[in-house]
Amino acid sequence: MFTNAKYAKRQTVFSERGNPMEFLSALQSKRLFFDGAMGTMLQSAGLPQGMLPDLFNLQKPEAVKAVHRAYLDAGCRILKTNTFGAVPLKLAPFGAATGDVAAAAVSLAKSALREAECDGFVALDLGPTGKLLKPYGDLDFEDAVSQFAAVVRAGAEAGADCVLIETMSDTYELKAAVLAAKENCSLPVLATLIFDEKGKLLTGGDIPAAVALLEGLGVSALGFNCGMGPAQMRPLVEELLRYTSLPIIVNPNAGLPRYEAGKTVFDITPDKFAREITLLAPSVTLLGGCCGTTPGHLAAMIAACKDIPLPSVTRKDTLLISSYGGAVAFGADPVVIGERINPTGKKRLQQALRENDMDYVLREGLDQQTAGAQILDVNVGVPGLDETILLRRTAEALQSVTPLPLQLDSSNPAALEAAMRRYNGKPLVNSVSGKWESLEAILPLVKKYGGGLVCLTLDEKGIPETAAGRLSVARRIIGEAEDRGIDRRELLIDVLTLPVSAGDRNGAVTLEALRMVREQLGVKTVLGVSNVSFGLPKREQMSAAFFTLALGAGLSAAIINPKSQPMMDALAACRSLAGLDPRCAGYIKRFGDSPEAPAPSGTSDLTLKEAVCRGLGAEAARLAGEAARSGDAMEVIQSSLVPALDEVGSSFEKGVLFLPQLLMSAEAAKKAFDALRPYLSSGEESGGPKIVLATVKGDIHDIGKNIVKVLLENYRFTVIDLGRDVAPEAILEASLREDVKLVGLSALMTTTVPFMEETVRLLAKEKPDCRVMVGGAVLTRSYADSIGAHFYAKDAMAAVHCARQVFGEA
Ligand code: B1M
Repeated sequence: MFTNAKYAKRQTVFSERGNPMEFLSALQSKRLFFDGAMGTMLQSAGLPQGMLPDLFNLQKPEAVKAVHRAYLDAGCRILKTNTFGAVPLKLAPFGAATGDVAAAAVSLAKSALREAECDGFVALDLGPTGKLLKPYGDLDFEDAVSQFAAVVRAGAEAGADCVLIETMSDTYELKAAVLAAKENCSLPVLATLIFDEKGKLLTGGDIPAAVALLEGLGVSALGFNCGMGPAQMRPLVEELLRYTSLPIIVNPNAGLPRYEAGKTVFDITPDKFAREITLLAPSVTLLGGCCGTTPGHLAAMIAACKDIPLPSVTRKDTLLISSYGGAVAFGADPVVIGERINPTGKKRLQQALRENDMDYVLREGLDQQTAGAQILDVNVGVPGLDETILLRRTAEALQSVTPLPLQLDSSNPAALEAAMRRYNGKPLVNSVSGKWESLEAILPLVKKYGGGLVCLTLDEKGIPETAAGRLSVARRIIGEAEDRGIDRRELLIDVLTLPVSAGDRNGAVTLEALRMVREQLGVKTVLGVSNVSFGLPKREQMSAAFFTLALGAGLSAAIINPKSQPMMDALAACRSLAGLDPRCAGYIKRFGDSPEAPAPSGTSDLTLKEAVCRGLGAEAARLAGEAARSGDAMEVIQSSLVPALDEVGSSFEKGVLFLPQLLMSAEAAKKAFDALRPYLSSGEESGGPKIVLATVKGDIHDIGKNIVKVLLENYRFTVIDLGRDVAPEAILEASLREDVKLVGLSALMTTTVPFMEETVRLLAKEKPDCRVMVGGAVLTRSYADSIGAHFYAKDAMAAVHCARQVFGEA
């Protein structure tokens, strides 16, 4: 319902059915052209700056339809609805309802098609919510799903033919959007992402990770939009072609955006756009435009590309498993899956899980990562604990400190579903068996959420004794999976390792079954290797020998302890011997200087700096407390916390480390700081002169400001802390209200110091008796002078000196 009379000019909504089947068949048989930009076109039609374009569906429907008509006249045949920002979160402040806006948008696109008498399609457009999802931001995953679901329900009901999720820079939000589409309509789903020129997403993901996620979730086509022009997208398309088995979409901008006099400018002319796009067209099925493109660009592109033959879309055989930070490909090179996060026989881990000591689990994960694991198995099955909650929570915690993909390991389908749903990426799922009950429970989960699947060759009758028997169970699982639309490349057959101590032929049968599965079924394989040595002395020796034989039989992946030196030594040697290690580089790196493998540095003796860099909050707090007890807390900040954050900041800048890790380090630094706080405080009442303190507008960095606050309070100043992201007007208001003589401003980014300048200017005008001191890593004394600040403080202690000077205490 409309809650604001301004938008009450309701449209007549034509509720027709969409044509998903026709759309899918067109996707297979012809080149399809999307339209171009909507927002910039509406601006030319009078959309005021700062107004959400989606509101025009209700306010100025003719303007929206005119844009659609212009693109149809240019030859485009897929119209993106004007719903990029139609999620309730964005519309609510304007008093408009998603249902009305989305239904009107679809109706406008459909009526444009009807009026132009065109055979075209309407793509329900979903853009990002504009919020970061938890744990990195404050939007819960399920809330994100609900946001998108509201648009999908209304758009599908109004007759859209497909859903286009676009301009996504976070795989987690993308997953929420795809799930919302799959759960609320039966339309084909297409997705395009916004990568930087290095092929990275804002949250660190790369192209293989995006392919893994999207193909796992069952989208119909995928590709790129926005951010750059066609020429810059070429290398991205080449990379995408290596991994995807789906038709590719490319909707570039009219070149790289430039900022000029506060406006975004696009330089590429229609002819140049068309020329650049012809170089991509042979590999791309769906072409169109994004920001800065006009009907002129699209007309030129269509004229240039319409006769270029359609690419043939080829199925890739590689199994890809991913997390937010990247993907692991199962091919010729064996993959190491770390087995240590499994409480079976591990009392300390059981205790940690019972006591919710997540840091212990995270350290186990990080140690395995350091030792060479490429995927981490996560099994939290402890009697008496709710696995449905614990598996999800542990997976989420691990994903916040390591970019390694996870293998979700449980025999409880409800626990698997809860974790698979919230997992950021495409997990490996451990496991399904040949038992009917297991097939019925697990295969639908993999079909819905995506996932590589470990398939145990056992059934209602138990584990077949012979290799032929295990082959037959494997064949049955593959058949059932394929019948449910799961490609066999997604399956890893586990022919099961039984202890050789329990049966002389146990090792031999497993190796024989391994060979048969590979040769006769052509699928990939996995083994939990160490079980072979159970009950024997010198277990690692036996396990490593078996591992070598299994690798020789073509094993694709092994669930092992990566901290076991004999196992990892065997792997290094086998890779070289199998021709997987060019010039034996890996082998030499491992053994180069000494006959002994170097012990990988784990998390057992971390320094405070390392704990912060690795995002281990509890450990950082413990170490900070320890350091403060035996030294100077301020010194701990300067010598450990600041350098740690500098290090992660610089790795972030170099693209070695990404936002999720930056956030975890910031959280760890905060916990360490909280532990130091009691040692920084003098314990005396404040009651001294008042100082207003704030991080400026647009800036959410507040660690430094908080340190300044504690130190000022320590010197008995009364600090009125306005928090972070504070507008100049709010700072002025507080300064007038409290009649302070000193305001402290912090800013950490080049993009936010202009707001510092604005605040200084406002205070100088409206409260000229107030002094302003500024600080923050991005500032210099000369910059502080240039914006008219009275004082520059390079660190927290300098801030105290300034304050004492202002109040005549120095
Ligand atoms: Co961000 N971040 N960050 N970040 N982050 C920087 C600042 C950055 C330099 C990293 C990099 O690329 N190398 C970069 C800015 C680049 C630029 O200038 N353009 C950056 C970026 C780009 C971003 C995002 C845009 C990333 C993204 O989303 N793509 C985003 C911005 C969001 C926003 O603000 N709108 C973002 C987000 C974050 C986190 C949320 C993950 C987290 C902040 C958590 C928090 O503060 N609650 C974070 C962190 C931790 C950093 C780094 C790594 C560390 C900052 C820090 O806390 N330092 C930082 C890189 C770096 O600075 N090395 C970086 C430790 C702190 C004690 O030092 O604040 O300088 P500092 O304070 C010192 C002194 O400067 C002084 O005293 C303090 C103690 O000695 N001081 C004052 C500070 N304020 C003072 C005020 C005074 C006096 C002295 O008087 C009033």
